[in-house]
Amino acid sequence: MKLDANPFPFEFQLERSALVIIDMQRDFVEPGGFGETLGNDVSLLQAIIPAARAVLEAWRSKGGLVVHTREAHRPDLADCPPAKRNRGAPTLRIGDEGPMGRILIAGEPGNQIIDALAPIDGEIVIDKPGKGAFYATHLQSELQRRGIRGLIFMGVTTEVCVQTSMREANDRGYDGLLLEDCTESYFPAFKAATLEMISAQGAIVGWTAPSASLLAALEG
Ligand code: C5J
Repeated sequence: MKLDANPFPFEFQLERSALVIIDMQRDFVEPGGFGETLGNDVSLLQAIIPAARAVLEAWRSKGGLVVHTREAHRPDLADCPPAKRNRGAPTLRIGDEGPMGRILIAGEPGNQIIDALAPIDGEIVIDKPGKGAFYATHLQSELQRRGIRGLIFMGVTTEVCVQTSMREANDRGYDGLLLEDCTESYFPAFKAATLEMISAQGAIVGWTAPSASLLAALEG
């Protein structure tokens, strides 16, 4: 399959590709979570949910592999270095008790993927302690085992966990495409800059495209 993308068409085989949905968890998207404790307006991120859901449903209908990630730490915080926990001046730190349970801790209500994009049986769910989906996770072995070569990314936030994951994927030899209207940042200027820098220099990190391009390719 081939879809219209920046900076040039993106080619992929459905059976050798995965839809990777980064951190669409309540901690970032709903009030009372990590995103809000850092002082952000989480409503910005909610705007992508309809487009992301349409892609997820289309991808599932074709039998494509889906990977969900969550930024999640162990309850004892052994995988959360002080360099991460003590950074900045949030109202609540990672591990503190918030309105949706402990902030960014695996298993807590706030750490669950939002209902609209919730995983179903057979989909891969990766809990990651860092920003990148490959760092300290089993994602690489899951993808290698299935012969996956292409990764289509959605999720939040564009310039933090999405971009880091795309760069990690690029270094591991995957072709990565980011769906422009299915990713969002708390900072619109950072999203715009990230989309530009991904596809610059002849797709130095990867490709970007509107979700309509992917939907058209899947229908065609
Ligand atoms: C952040 C993420 N922004 N999922 N995490 O800390 O992008």
